[in-house]
Amino acid sequence: MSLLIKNGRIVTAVDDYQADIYIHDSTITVIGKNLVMEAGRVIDAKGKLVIPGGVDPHTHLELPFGGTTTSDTFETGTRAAAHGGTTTIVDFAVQTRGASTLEGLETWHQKAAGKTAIDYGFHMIVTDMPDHRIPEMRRLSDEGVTSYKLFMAYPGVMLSDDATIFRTMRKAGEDGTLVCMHAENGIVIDELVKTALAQGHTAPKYHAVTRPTRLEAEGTHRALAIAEVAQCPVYIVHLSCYDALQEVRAAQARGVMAHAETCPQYLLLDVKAYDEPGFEGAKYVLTPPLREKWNQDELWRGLRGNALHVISTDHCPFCMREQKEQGKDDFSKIPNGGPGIENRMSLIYHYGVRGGHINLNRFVELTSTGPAKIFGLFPKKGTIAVGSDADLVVFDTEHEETISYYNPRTHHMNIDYNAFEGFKVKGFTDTVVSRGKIVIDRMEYVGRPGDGRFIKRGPYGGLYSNQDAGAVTEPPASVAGSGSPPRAA
Ligand code: DUC
Ligand code: ZN
Ligand code: ZN
Repeated sequence: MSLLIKNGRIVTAVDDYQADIYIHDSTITVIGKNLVMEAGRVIDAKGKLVIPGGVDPHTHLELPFGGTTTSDTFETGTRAAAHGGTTTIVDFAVQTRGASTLEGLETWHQKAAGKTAIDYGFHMIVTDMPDHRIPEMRRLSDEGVTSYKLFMAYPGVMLSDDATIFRTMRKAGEDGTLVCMHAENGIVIDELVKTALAQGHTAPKYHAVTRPTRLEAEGTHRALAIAEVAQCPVYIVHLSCYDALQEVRAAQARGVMAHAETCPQYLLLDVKAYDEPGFEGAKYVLTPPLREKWNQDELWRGLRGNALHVISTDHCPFCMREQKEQGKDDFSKIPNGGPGIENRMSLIYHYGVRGGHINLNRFVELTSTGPAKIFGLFPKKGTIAVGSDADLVVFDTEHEETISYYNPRTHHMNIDYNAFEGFKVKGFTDTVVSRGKIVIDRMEYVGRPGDGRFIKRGPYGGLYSNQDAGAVTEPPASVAGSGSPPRAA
């Protein structure tokens, strides 16, 4: 199988040039000017960008959560992702509390195998990690699961106490793996929820009222402090606000191996959405909640200044009918999550690049290269280079659409609303190549369930090095977190 992409403008996190790309089977084998080569198919990308396929490291397909299950399957969700220009997802397998993490992984393999349109990996959601289970962590990383997610929210369901967090982080740091953290103080949040309900406040907007930014900042601070002492790289998921961002900046400044992501919903939607009439605000009951609008400029600033390293979607879709409706009379029963897997690349290109917040290279870095590096997928994924997987998007910067549940070109997700309804975008995925196979051909899906493969990820590969142990001959002079000496005047 061979494919030649001609005349495109190739943009990676660091490059921007005109050339042709030759693909043999699943791999990029030649990049050059005016290539003359026999190929099974030639794509003319004249006037269009050719960018690395998007890497979305935060999705939830077929996730049992909040008394129901996310509405996209591995088949429907990855197909929608492909339409939007994403060629790799990292989804979350879940450990049942008290059971083996390896059993959880097996369950998720069964859900996904043979179903996906694009490649996928798994993180492991850890719900408990007693000492006797610690050896499972090395086995998970041997299986290509090199990151974990822990929750500081949802007491009694997902919440891990600080001892569990510390134990997991210490081992992850030793193994060269990464801990992702849902950083919100769920114990205090539950008190606020009880009080709101006792006062008769049942509407969706109380989801936001009961999850103040300070409690996200507190969780972020605590996660970063524990990671600092455990000497473990940490990744704050779905960071939504300035208060939490400041904690990330402070930790990075003192040398903590800290990464953070934000998502399109926090950059483009705000707390006013909860005022939509009737029960419509339930569409935006996602966690953390939407914030006051002024936070958006701060998040863009964080993305520009490299305090934030990734834009993921946290795609966690629940239909309004029968799913969100569970919470009609009690906001705390609305399943937490919203859709977005399909629309990320267009939204961030239009509102980020066209909007003047980030440049084109940074767009690629935030949506593909950055997550590929952090999550051990680079350089197979996340760039355009000889030897990399042929995961490519031909992106038409002139194509305009209005994102809508009713627009068959912008909505393939299995959910009965679109969180970005009515958003106009100029910049749209035209053609998608996934490991050398065309899966979206001029906006038409031409792939099959099972085109995608499970990707065994390598160790943490982000900005920081705590794993080049071979190069270190002396033990560290001080214990991490023992304080910084004052700066010389
Ligand atoms: N956290 C997530 O990452 N996704 C959905 C809900 C949540 O709390
Ligand atoms: Zn979360
Ligand atoms: Zn999530």
